Amino acid sequence: MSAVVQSISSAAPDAERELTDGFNLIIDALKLNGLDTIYGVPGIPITDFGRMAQAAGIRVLSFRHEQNAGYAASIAGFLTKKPGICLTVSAPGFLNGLTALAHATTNCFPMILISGSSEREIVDLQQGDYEEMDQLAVAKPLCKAAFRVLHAQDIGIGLARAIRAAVSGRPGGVYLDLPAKLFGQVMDAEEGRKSLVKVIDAAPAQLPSPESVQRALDVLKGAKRPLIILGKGAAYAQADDAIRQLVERSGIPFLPMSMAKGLLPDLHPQCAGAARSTVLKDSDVVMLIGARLNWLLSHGKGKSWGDQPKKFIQIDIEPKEMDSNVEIVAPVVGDIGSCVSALLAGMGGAWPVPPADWTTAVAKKRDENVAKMAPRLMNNNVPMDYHGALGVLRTIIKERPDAILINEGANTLDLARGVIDMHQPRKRLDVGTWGVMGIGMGYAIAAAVETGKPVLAVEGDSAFGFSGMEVETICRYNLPVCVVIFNNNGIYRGTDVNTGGDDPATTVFVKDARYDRMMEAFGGVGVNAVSPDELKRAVNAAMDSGKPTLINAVIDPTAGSESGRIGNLNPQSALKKK
Ligand code: OXT
Ligand code: ADP
Ligand code: MG
Repeated sequence: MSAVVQSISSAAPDAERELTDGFNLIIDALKLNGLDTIYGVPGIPITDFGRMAQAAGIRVLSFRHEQNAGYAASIAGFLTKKPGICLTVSAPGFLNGLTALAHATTNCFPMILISGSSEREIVDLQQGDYEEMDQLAVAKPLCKAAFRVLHAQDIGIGLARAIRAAVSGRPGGVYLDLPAKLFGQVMDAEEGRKSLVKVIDAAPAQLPSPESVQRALDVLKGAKRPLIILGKGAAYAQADDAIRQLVERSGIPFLPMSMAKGLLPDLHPQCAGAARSTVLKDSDVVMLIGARLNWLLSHGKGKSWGDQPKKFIQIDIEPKEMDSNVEIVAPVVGDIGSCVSALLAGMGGAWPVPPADWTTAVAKKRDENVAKMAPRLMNNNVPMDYHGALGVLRTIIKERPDAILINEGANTLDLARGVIDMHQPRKRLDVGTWGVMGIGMGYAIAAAVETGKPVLAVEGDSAFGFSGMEVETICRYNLPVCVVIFNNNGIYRGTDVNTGGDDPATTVFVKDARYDRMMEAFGGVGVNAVSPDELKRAVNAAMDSGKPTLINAVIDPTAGSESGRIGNLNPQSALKKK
């Protein structure tokens, strides 16, 4: 109970009135709504708020940079379906957190960025307050909703709106602006209690229309070469059993997007992850479940989709997503749990299996690709190449299927996605829709905190650098996080040369850096691993002990390729081409 008791003899000479203030009301409102963890960085005007929240039993995790705290909050939202809370100071702290808020919105993760701010009247007249900025206006275009609370009695309703906006419909980021004076505003405690709102049914089920379900089933029934694509929206929905039933009863091959890997195991007989090009090209009906036809799916058209005419069925909670690139012949609008259940009900007892020539062709291609890759994963080369190192990590994840894998980089990301099979839902967390570097340590911290499971973060050396200082945070909270840095001396490769002078090339780093020593500096375990065998031993030891560990995995600097698997997106100089 956080309300303060005070005597205010001047206002109520005959009685003692119980009072509360902005600080306590925000804490009470968060707790009332089950929001028990805050990721942030303290400072003016929220330092005392952090202290008081911690004293009131909220877990307040203090980071070294707001962007990492924000990424932590965003992935907490994805994992829990409750908005992840990020708390920052004004102007620069707010801006540091804003990248993560925009990332949450883009990836459809529920998150609330709460920032202290300057007083509205000073901001509006540009009177030059400490860190003065019109944060609300800056945040608006980058999030789903933005609210400012000016009066203590509006804190309850303000937070309720923020929660509902973050989790209902398509989830996303919400900004909540709290001017400094609000924290100290005093009001009657009983009135304050009454002003709080416990949000009822924050993300109501959204049932699809029966016609849309029937239309989808009709299209699916007519398919000769059907495909189901599972996206991270399907993972977020936590409708795992229903989705599995739909896939298995339909007998249709499925392709998981990166963060949907493991929703059904990658080793499932219907998984077409290792036959990606084939299924995209040759399918005739594609059912998208919680996946957008954005750049990661070549917008549903062009070379990678082949010459076969396609029909798309799309299940999504956002009606505006339909027809965003190509015609959706069967839009099914609703929450994935309700939509998939309705489809299952409509399928009835007997559902025709897809033609055997299709499922056999998919399985054959998949098995060929898997067989082609297998020997590369067994190599014990020194220096390590990506496949030798990843082969070891693939086995470790197979043996520890409940561990959470965080992954970022270019080659380190793209090759790990293919090599490391996932076995359970929501265990692979990565760069997402924007391909953003810097999610690593924030995600690792939130994954450990929210799930209590061991975390393995597989990081390119460049990718790690974006959030590397948070290894101190990992040590401070003694989290079971094992970071493996694929150290190839640079971005993509460590061998680039500057043709115009003595400075290093733009993509190379200090040669043979020892990132493991960063972890040792804060009391964690550091290991330098030069062979797959050494890597295996070190990761297993870290996962067994649960001690914060950083393994510097020395990778051949010539092994990677420019931009990993998306080198085609690099513009070419017109002059060079001539
Ligand atoms: O079917 P085919 O034959 O085609 O084969 C496919 C699958 O069927 C097969 N496969 C398998 N085979 C066998 N067995 C198994 N189990 C198996 N599974 C699959 O493998 C192939 C490939 O499969 P995949 O990957 O599914 O398919 P594909 O075609 O690659 O998919 C296309 C995509 C687009 C869906 C996929 O590639 C994808 O999801 N890509 C995401 C890429 C991405 O987001 N990249 C990150 C951004 S890159 C760049 O921007 C970087 N920056 C700039 C920067 C960024 N990003 N952010 C910020 C804030 N600032 C700057 C930087 C700085 S990367 C980067 C750092 C890089 O350096 P690091 O040191 O960190 O990393 P290194 O490169 O390691 O040095
Ligand atoms: P991926 O990158 O894995 O392809 P995207 O982020 O592109 O996935 O797509 C996720 C989609 O899932 C978004 O269009 C979003 O609206 C949708 N979505 C998120 N949660 C739900 C839900 N509970 N029910 C239905 N659709 C959802
Ligand atoms: Mg690298």
